[in-house]
Amino acid sequence: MNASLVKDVKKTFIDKFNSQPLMVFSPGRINIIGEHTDYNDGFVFPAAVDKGIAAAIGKSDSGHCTAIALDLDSTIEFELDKLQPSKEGSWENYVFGVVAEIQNKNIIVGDFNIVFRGDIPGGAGMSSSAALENSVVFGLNELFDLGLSKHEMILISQKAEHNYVGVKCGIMDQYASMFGIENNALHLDCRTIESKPYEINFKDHQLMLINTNVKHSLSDSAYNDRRSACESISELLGVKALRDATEADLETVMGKVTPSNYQKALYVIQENERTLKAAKAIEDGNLEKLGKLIYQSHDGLSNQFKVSCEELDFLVAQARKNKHVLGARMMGGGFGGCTINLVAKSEAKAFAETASKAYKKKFDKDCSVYFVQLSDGTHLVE
Ligand code: GAF
Repeated sequence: MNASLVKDVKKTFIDKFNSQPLMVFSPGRINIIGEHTDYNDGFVFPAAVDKGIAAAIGKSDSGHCTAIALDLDSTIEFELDKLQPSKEGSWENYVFGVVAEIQNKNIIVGDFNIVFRGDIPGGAGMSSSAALENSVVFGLNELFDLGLSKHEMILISQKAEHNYVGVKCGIMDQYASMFGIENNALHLDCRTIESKPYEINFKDHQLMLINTNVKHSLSDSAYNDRRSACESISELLGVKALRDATEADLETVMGKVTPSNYQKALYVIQENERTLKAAKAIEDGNLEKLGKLIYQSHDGLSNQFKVSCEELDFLVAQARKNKHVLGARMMGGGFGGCTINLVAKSEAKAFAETASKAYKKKFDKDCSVYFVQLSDGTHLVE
């Protein structure tokens, strides 16, 4: 966690509202494997990281609420009994959505002020949105003693995203951001919403993220389209979710779905299996096997599920050319953001330099490299 970020947010709050706030840090996440499986009731393998959102929150006696997004230099004032979604793409929808979903549970929230800033690059696929939602719900829960459990809080954050932001996301991001454990990744069953922590020994390897610094438009609508395609195939198969289907089941409906949707469902079934195999590989300390599964995950996301893009494919191809990278794939919803790479520690810097140079040459723009620490979930800070 970036201590100066927290200090900066706290100071702004005190200067502006002349009172001491509660301070919350809510992390972003990475995901080792298990992409687009969460809304199919499947398995994922995320971890909270040391980058996220710092939020200062306190009660307001001004008769309204104020929210300040420092990164965007944007301030809004609003009243709790008049909440409506703002225009698509507005940051305030994350705040409004969380408050509205708390109210929908017949829980009364008082007027509040909130100031926040993050150090997760926007569009990186590291879930700054879940971090923000969780910081708001966690802060309000503490401030007004709402008695919400962490599970209730993440479901509120998820609903905010569905109903106010308009992305029909699964539960992975909110879960990882809320329940993260230092040095651990979480093998999460998205049906039961229970996870097993894995303290992964990467030995002489490490995880490295490379941000394409692109986020292609239509990513939200493409995401929702993928989700409905999966749901319609589950319905056709007569199962609750694709998690309940096998490849043999899928073959029975081959003529009844488009070839492209067939491939998407096949991807989900196979990715779910890969995620289970990845847990086994980690238990066995078999990083080579884990790396292979990570590469296969990318191939499925790119060729079958069709959520990659030229920039992500290029960076994964760079990784494949380097024998010190055991595995690489696009991470998160897709259409831009980061690749996650499992690379030998001694070669990470050299690989980052080669890949960055090649990326610049090919696309005439820079990519960015991050090393992250696996960290604790949303919590109060000083
Ligand atoms: C986004 C969503 F928010 C997650 O729920 C998940 O579906 C992910 O894309 C893809 O695995 O981050």
